[in-house]
This record gives sequence, structure tokens and C-alpha cells, in this order.
Amino acid sequence: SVPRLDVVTIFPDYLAPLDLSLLGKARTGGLVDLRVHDLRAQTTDRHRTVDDAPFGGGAGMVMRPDVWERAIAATAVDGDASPDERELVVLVPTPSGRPLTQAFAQELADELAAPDVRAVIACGRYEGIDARLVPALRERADVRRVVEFSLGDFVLNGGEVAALALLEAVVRLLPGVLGNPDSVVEESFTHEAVLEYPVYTRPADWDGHEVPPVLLSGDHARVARWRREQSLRRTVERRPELVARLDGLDELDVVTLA
Ligand code: 6GU
Repeated sequence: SVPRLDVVTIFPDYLAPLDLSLLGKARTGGLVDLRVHDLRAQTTDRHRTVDDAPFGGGAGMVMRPDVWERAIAATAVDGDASPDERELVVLVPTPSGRPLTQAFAQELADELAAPDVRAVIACGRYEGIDARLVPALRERADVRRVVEFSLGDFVLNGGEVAALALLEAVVRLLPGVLGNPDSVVEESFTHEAVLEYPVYTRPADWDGHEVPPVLLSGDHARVARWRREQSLRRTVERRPELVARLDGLDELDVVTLA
């Protein structure tokens, strides 16, 4: 079996970028089974209603939990294949969720690499989904866990862009998706919370803007020290709150940070 992720949304076209670039290649190459479903397919009324006014009053509309529960269950019986019996990790984008981090993306990639787990991303719109949905899902025997996640402290109109961000972060970590796994191991946030060093390519002199000479020296040890120093300086300058999380500093790191 191949890692499977389903997205449920009232705007399936919002997920069109899943056909492009690295995700598109992973899908056509059979490295991931990624499917998008229209929430309205699970409505039963003539107007295909997915929302209603909030009890207690107030602005906006709230998404109905019954429609959502049917839609999540229906992802298992897509097409004419026999129902998918894998356990579900349900992911719910919301600004009040757990912040999405590289560690969480890696956790999901590891979980999905197992043959008995799949993920469903439930993209809400309007003022959100009825609060009973998440606890009800947690009671289901086929649900392994439900994670509400956030991209950060700002508000989007719906979860679709967050679903795209999570998918891009997770799918590239799945076995066989990246051509060069070194680029995953080296990048920011993989081992420790340090930002990436600046990178340069030809021309070495671009209209008087020169590449740092150390990079042209051919001295690999000096290059490695310079890059480490740049990473640490950037981290202090741009993300000082990450510095407290640094561990395994060597003497040169301590000098750089001083
Ligand atoms: Cl995950 N969803 C929505 N609607 N807004 C957000 C978000 C998620 N993350 C940041 N803002």
C-alpha cells in the first residue's frame, strides 16, 4: 500500500495545485495516493446545505457536524474498490490549533509510511465546524487521533491553503519523494532550530555584487565553518526565540553567538 491522504472541502478546485510540481510528480509516480472530495456530495437536501446559523446567535455561519461525519466516513468507500480499513488520522485546520512545525510534519510522514494508517484533512469555512465534531470523531473506533493544527497567528477564510501547506510539508518527507534526501537532512529545523545559511550561484560577480570569497576558496572546512556562523547569526537576528532551543553548540558556535 502507498501512503494515503484525503482532503474534504466545499472548494475542490482550491486544491488544483496538488497536480503540479513535486506533489503532482509524487501522485503520478504512485508514491502517494492523494484524493480530493466535495463536502456537498454528502448533503441530502435540495440546496446542498453544509452550514447553519450559530446557536446562541452571533455573526456568520457554522458547518454542520452530521454532514462532516458522513463526508469523513465516505472517504473510505471512494470508487468501486472495497472500503479502506486503515485507521484515520483526522487533521482539522483552524487558527486555534497546534502550530504546524517540521517535527509535526515528520511525525505525520512517519505515521503514514505505516500501511495501516491514512489521513483525512477536513477543511472548514465560515466561522468553523460545530464543536461537537472533534470529540465525536475521537470516540470512533476507526479514528486513531484528531489533530487541530494552525499555520500561525493570522486568520484565513478557510482551511484549504493550510491543507496545501501541510501536504507539501508532509509529502516531500515520504519515502522516495525527494530525489536527494540530503536536502531534507540539511535543511532548517530538521535537527535543531537553526535557520538556513545564504546560498549563491553564478555569476560570481553580478554587476559588482560579489559572492563571499570564502565560497570560491575550495577550502571545504572553511566553507562549512562560515555557513554555520551565518546560520547562527541569522537565527539570533531573525528568530531570537529559537536560540534558547539550540543544543550541541561547539566552541566556535559559542564564539559566534557571543
Ligand atoms: Cl490552519 N486555518 C484557518 N482558517 N486560518 C488559519 C490557519 C488555519 N492557520 C492560520 N490561520
